[in-house]
Amino acid sequence: MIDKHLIEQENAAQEAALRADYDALGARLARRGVAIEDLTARAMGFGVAVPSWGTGTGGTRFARFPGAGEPRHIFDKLDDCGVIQALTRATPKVSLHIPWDKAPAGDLLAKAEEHGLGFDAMNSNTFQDQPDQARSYKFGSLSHTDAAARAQAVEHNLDCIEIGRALGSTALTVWIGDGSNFPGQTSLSAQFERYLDSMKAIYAGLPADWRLFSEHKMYEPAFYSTVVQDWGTSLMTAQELGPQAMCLVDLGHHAPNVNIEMIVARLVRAGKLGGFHFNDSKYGDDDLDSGTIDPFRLFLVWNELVELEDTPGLNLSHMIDQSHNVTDPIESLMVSAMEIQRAYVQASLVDRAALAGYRDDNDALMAAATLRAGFRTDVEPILAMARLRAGGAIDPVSAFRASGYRARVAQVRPPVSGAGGGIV
Ligand SMILES: [Mn+2]
Repeated sequence: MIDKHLIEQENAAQEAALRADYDALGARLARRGVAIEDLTARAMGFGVAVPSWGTGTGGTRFARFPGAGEPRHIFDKLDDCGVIQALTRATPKVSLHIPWDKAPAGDLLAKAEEHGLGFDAMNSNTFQDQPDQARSYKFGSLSHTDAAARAQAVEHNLDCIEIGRALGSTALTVWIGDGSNFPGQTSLSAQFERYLDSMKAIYAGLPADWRLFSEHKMYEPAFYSTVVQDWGTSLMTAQELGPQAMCLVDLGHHAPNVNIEMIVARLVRAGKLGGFHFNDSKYGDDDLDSGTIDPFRLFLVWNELVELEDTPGLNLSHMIDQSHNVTDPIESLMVSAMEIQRAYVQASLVDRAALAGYRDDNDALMAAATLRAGFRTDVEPILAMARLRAGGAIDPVSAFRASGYRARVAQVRPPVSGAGGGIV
């Protein structure tokens, strides 16, 4: 896919400058009592899952403008994910969406192995109708008024678990678009009860080593009310289902200015934080590239996750969940993975002992300054060194462009129609 020699050749031209920058940063950090090698080891241990659907060009409800060489099916998507991992060494797993990615397990495993990839959480899809399905989800899925529609949605989720078991996945993420568009259209309480009953049926089919993630989202596609609209509802769900049920927080699924790092802290306290979906937003659930609009917010989320990382039982599943409408999806996913990794490393160099002291002394100014010292540190040499040591590219985007990969796959992948909307 990407020639190993090309990566080596690209790296050779940049390695001397990187080593000089790395040594200079190492000396600066040493004066602050931080060992750069500890941070590089953390950067190398970092991984965020890539969503299979993110490799295709996204869109809005107005339009979708396809790019050249878009993946035709899950095997093309896995090839693209392999490229992202080969160059960044930060995305070892792929998250599948069923039925979009349905294929024989043996073929999926073989393709994943070819690229050294594993499978992260499975994602069910009951927010659109498939050509062969008996009941429509127009008026809901797991919370539908019709018991047969609910049963069909439950069955689909159980199918996702079966598919995931064969692939070595150990989690199912459930997000539903159920809700209402008019006040009075649905009983807010009865609809939630129906949802809970359906989730209990899915939970009953969960293998012992699996986890069930409930993902909340404030609005869209239902614009008046959404069944799982906030973390309170998600927490109620996870607590009612049992110990294998956890909450998944998507950065974009909140009203503007909501303190998401505090939601993270509360869910960890409840023992119910299971994972995180990374993206960025300006106005709503924009699904923009991670770290492009508000990198400080991304840092503050990571600051909370790093501060609480030794919490007993904490086992988090991290995934990118964004839509690439105007960029090459491979480039956007690579840059996003690196931005998420950057915030993680910046949060990792916050002086926790000093911060605790300032908090005890109620020294708000110095506490905030201690956090900012982490955020302001340019850790790029650490990230680049982590990639170099793991066999990746010092500069993944430039190596990707030099490889000619997109033009090459465009010759075998036919152009895709841009007709219709295309939120993915
Ligand atoms: Mn999400």
